[in-house]
Amino acid sequence: MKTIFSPRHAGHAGNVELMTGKIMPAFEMPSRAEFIRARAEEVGLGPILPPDAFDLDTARRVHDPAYVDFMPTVWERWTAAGFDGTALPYTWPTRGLRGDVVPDAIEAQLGYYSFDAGAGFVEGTWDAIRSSHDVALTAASLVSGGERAAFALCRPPGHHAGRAFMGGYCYLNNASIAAQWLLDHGAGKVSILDVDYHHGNGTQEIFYGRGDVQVLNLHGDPKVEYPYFLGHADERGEGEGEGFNHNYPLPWGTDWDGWGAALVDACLKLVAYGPDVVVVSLGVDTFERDPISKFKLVTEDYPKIGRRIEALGLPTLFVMEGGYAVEEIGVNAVGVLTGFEE
Ligand code: SP5
Ligand code: ZN
Repeated sequence: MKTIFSPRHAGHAGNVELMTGKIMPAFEMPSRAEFIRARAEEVGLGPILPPDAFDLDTARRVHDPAYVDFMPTVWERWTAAGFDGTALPYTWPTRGLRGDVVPDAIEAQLGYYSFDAGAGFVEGTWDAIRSSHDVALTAASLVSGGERAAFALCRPPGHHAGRAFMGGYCYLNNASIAAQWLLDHGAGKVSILDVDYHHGNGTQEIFYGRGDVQVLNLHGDPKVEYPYFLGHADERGEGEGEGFNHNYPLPWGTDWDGWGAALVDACLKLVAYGPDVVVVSLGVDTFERDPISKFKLVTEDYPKIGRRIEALGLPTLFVMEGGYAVEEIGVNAVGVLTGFEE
C-alpha cells in the first residue's frame, strides 16, 4: 500500500509536556515518524509519497472554526507576549467557571482550547499540524479513489483533539477529518476503529451525536489511565448517534488474549454497522515496552491486527496515532500494515 509522509512534521520538535508533577521532554518526538518511514521503506511496503495541499474546510466541519483559526496564531502571539519556551496552558475553564467567554490573553486562550498541558506549541508546530492534516486527506483521497488501503503517516497525531480542544499531543483530529472527507466524497457510513492504547476522546466527542460515523475504541480503562475523563463502557452515543459508540476499556496488563478478544468483538459490531470505509486510528502504544503505557502486546501481535482488519474486506485508511517505544515503533506499526497485505 502507499504511504503518505511529509518531512514537515520535523519542525514540531523539542517540545515539553506537563506530566505528574514534572515538565519533561515530550515522549511524542520527531524520530517516531522517521523510524516508521524507514521501516516502511525497508520492508518495501510500497511507494512513500508527499501529501497534496488541502484547504481547512473539512477541518472546520469537525472542529469549531474558531478553534481551527486559533492554532496558526499561537506561536506568534506567545512570543509577542514576551513568553519563550513551549507555549503551554496552565488554567482551564472547568466546572463552576465561565466556559462561554473567550478570554483575550494568549495563555488563557491556550487553556480555553485544551484539556491538558500535553499539546504545546513551538515555532514549527502549526506547519507540522497542517502537514499532518494534508497527509491524512491525501491518503483518504487514495482510498476514495479506489485503493484498497492507504497509510497516512501522520505526525502530530490527532485522536485526543475534540471539536474545540487540543491535548495529549493532538491538535487537529486527522482521523475524524479524514472520515468527514470520505463521507463528503461518496461514503454513506464510516467506521473509525481506534486501537491506540489511550481512549480517543476527541474522536468520540466529535461523532457522539451522529449516526453516519461509528466509533469503536479499545484502550486502557480511564478509571486509571489517561485521558481519565472519557472512555467508559456506558458511553454509547446520543440522539442520532445512540448505539454507534462502543468503548472497550481494558485493565493494565492486557495481553493479546484480552486485547484480541476485544478486537474480535469490535469487528463484529463494525460488520453489523456495515460501513463503506474503515478508518483505523493506528496507535502502537499497546506494546509491552511502551514507556507510558501498560498493555502487553508483543511485536508478533501487530501483524495479527492487520490480518483481522483485512478480513473485514473493506477499503481501509490507516492513520498514525501514538506509540512511544521509538526503537520498535517502525517494526510494530508497519507490522500491522504488512499483516494487512499478506
Ligand atoms: C496520541 C497519544 O498516544 N497521546 C498520549 C498522551 C498521553 N499523555 C499523558 C500520559 C500519562 C502517562 N503517565 C505515566 C507516566 C510514566 N512515566
Ligand atoms: Zn496513545
